[in-house]
Amino acid sequence: TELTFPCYRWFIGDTKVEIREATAKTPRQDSLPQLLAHRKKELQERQATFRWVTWAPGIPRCIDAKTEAELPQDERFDNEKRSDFEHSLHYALLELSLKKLAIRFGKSWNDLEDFKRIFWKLRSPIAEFCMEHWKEDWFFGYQCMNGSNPRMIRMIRKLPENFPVVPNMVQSSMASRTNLDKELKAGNIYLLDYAIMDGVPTNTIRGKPQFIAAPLCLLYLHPDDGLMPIAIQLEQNPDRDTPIFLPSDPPMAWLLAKMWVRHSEFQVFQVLSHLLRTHLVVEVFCVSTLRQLPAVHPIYKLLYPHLRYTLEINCRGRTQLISANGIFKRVVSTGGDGLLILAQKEYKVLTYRSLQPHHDFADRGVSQLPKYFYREYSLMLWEAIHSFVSGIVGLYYQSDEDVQEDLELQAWFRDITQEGFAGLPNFGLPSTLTLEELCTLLSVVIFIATAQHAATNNGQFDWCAWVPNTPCTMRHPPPADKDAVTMEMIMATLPDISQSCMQMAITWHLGRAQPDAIPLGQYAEEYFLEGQALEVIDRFRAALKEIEEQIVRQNEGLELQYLFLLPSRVENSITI
Ligand code: OYP
Repeated sequence: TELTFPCYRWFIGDTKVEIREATAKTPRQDSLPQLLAHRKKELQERQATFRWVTWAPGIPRCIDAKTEAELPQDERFDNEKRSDFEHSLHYALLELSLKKLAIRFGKSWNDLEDFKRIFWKLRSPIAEFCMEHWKEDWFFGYQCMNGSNPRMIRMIRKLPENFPVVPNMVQSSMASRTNLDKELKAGNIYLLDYAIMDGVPTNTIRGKPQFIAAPLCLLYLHPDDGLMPIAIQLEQNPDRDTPIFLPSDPPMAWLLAKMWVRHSEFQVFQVLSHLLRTHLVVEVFCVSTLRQLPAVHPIYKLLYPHLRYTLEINCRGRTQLISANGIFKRVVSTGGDGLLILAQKEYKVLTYRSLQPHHDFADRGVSQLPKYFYREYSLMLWEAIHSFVSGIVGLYYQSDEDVQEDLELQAWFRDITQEGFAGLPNFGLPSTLTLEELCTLLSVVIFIATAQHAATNNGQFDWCAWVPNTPCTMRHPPPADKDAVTMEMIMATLPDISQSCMQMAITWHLGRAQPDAIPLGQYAEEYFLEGQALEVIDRFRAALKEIEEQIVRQNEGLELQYLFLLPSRVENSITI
C-alpha cells in the first residue's frame, strides 16, 4: 500500500505533528489563517535549507551543498540505493583492474581485438552487437537516430560553406540515377556538425596531451541501406591538412575518421545532452520547487516525485565526476577546463524550444526520417505526459488569472527564470505564465526528468562499452594524410587500457537498471487524494500501458531493439 505524503508538519514541543490527508490547495484555495501561516513558515524554513549557488559561471545554478552529506535526510539516497551505488562501481572497477593487470603482464595493447580482452562479464546484448558491427556504415547511421545522443542529426538543404563536398566525391555512395544536388533538394541529406567542439581546451593526462577535433559528417538517406555516412571532415576550417574522408578511402582511414566523429559524440553526449540538458536543467526545478512551493501545493505534489534523488546524484557528480580531480580529469579529453567551457558554450545557446520534442524534431527537419524510434516513442510519451499534466493542472486552475494570482507559483517561476537560469537572455521562456504555458513548462520538466534522461542515460553502456565505438579520449591528433593511417596509429590514438577500463566501469555503473527504480507514473507515496486527481493518474497509467504494448509490438523480431523508452524502464526521476 502507498503511504500518504505529509502535507502539513509542525512541532509541539518535541512532538512532530503531521497532517497527511490534505487535499492539494493553491494559496488562493487555502482560507484558514493557521494554514496560510503554516505555508509561509514552511517556505521560510525551506528557503533557509535550500539555497542557490553558482557552482561555476555560465551554467545553470544549483543547490548550495558542498557534498551530498550536506543535504537534508529527505533528499538523500536511502540505504539500499546508497550501498548499491557505492558497491556497483567498486565491483566494476575491481573487475576491470584485474583485467588491466592481466593485460599489462601479458601481451601489449596493439590491436583492436585487444579491446575484447577487457570485455567479458560486463556485457549487454547491444554492447555485443556493437562489438560485431561497429565498423559498418549503416550502424554508424543507426546510432545517430537511436543511440544515446539522438539529438545531433539534422536535415540540410544546402552544404555548410566550410564543408566543400563536391557531388562527384560522393557519387559512388548514391543510389543510381541521382546525385548530391538532387538528394539535397529531396531532403535526403543530413548533417552532424560538432562545431561546438572547436577550440575547446584539451586535457593532459599523466603528462600526456589529449586531442579534440570538431568534425562535420554528411549522411545520406539511401533508399535501400538507410542513413549512411558519406563524407567526414575533422576540422571546421577546410585547408590542405584537413582532407575530406570518404567511404571509398583506405578502410583504416575511413574507420579512424568515423572514430573521430564518435569521439566528439562522446563529449557532446555526456557533457551536453546528458549532464547539462537533463541533470543540470532538472536541478533548477528541484531547487525552485523546494524553495517556493509548500507540500500541500498541487504543483509541488505533481513535481516532487519527478525530482527524487536528483540533488544527491548531482552533488556526487560535482564532487567525483567533473571536479578538478574527478573522473573526467583522469580519463576524458574534455576533462579539466574543457568540459566547463563546452557546457558554457552550449548554455549560451540553449533554448527552451529545443527542450520540447515537437519543436526539436521540426527545427532539425527530422520529422520524416524513417526508423527514428527515439522520435516516435518520445512523442508518444510527450503526449501522455502533457495530457496527464493538463488533467492535473486543470483541477486547480481554470484560467490564466488563476495562474497569475497564485503568488507561490509566481515566486516559483521567478526563481526559475531569475535565479536558476539567470543570465540567459535568449532561453525563451515566456515572460508571464498563461495556463497553457504552465502546462507546457511542467510537461517539459517531467519529460526531461523521465523520458529524455532515460533516452540519454540508459543506453550508455550499450553504446560506449565497446570503446572504439565511442572513445572518451584520443591520444594523437587527427590524421592529416589518408594514406598514412595504420593500425598502430589507430591503437596509439584510442584510449589506453586504463582509460578504456574506466569508460566501461562508469558507463556500466550509470547505465544499468537501478535496483530501487520507480517507473514513470508510479508513486511510492500518495500525493493526491482527490478522486478526480486519482482518475487523471489512472488515465496516465493506462496511456503508458498502451505505449508499452505498442513499443513491445513494434520491436518484435527486430535484431536491434529500441527499448530505452519503454515506460516500464523509464524512471520517474533522475536518480543516477
Ligand atoms: C556521480 O565513486 C556520477 O567515483 C557518476 O553524476 C559517477 C560518480 C559519481 C563517481 C562515483 C565514484 C553521476 C551525475 C551525472 C551525470 C551526467 C554525466 C555522466 C557522464 C558519465 C561519463 C562517463 C565517463 C567515462 C570515462
